[in-house]
Amino acid sequence: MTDIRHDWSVDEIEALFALPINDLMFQAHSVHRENFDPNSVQVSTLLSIKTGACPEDCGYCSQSAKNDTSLEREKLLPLDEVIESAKAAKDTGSTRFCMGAAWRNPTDKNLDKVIDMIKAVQDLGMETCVTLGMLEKHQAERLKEAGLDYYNHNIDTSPEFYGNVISTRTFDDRLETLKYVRDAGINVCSGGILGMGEKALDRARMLQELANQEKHPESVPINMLVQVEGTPMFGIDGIDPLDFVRTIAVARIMMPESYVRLSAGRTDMSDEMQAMCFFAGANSVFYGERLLTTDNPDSNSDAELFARLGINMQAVSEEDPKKVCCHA
Ligand code: SAM
Ligand code: DTB
Ligand code: SF4
Repeated sequence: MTDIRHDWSVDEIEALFALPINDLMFQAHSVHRENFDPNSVQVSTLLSIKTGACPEDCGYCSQSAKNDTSLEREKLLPLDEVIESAKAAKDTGSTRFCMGAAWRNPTDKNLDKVIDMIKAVQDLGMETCVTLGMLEKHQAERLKEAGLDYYNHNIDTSPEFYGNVISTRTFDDRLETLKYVRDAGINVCSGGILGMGEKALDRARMLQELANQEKHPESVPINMLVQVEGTPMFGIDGIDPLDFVRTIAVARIMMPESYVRLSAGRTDMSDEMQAMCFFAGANSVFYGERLLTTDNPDSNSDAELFARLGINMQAVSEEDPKKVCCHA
């Protein structure tokens, strides 16, 4: 079995990035095969339960009040709309429903409402994930009590580049929430964004921060920046697709048992680039035509792509909805 390490040095990570691509892909795919069915992906569907007017100033985000985007702000969605969306997601074959809110942090009152949503989605037999911004310790504990499966909280980039992206919170604030989530016993979903003008070293440092935590995040979303008009990052030079694939491969080698999610940005990726990402070890995607506020490939075109690649979507076990097991 692959060694699970938490002591990666930057030199070792940079050496992986510097490998000839065939050697890197071979190593990553071998690790992938040792730990997962290589032809199976986990699928999650996203819903923005509270959109826009966020007080944070994340330079990539359509939802920051500081960014002059054309986004309409919306209040917290009513429970019945959330249930309807979750049912639709389940019908298309999605096994996890991820609810995102444009908050710096939720209030306890907000949390009451989100907990009702979590319980209702669970009752449909789906896994639950929420991303609500920074949490206090007691809030993480309440979410665990409610039965939440995953909390998404991205570190986004390296600690060194963080200040170029966000000024209203620190990298350490992010780590603090991740610790509360981990200590509460909720599965951690944490990753970042590539293509924000970061250097290769920042990608290595981001992966080092994720992998050297006491426990690897169970889920590691790797997003490619979706450039949104009105954000400071609109129009910057994107990442070379092969560097994106390399980052997936290095993430797979460093975190052998984690789900690595090919996340935002798939509408700007060719089928061939996505196929390379799956070979490199990506084994999870967001499924459904919408991410939070931007487009994602629609389910039909994804189903076609998976069929062309011979990839199966994981299904939830009928006997035990908490267990994602069999392959559809
Ligand atoms: N407000 C909460 C927070 O920031 O933690 C939750 C929602 S936020 C939209 C979730 C994650 O989506 C961010 O941490 C970021 O990594 C990702 N994201 C947001 N906008 C993006 C974009 N334009 N392109 C790629 N990823 C993006
Ligand atoms: C993650 O890493 N990516 C998702 C999810 N976690 C919450 C969000 C992507 C958002 C892309 C831009 C948008 O649709 O607003
Ligand atoms: Fe707010 Fe989250 Fe967007 Fe940052 S990423 S502006 S915290 S919604």
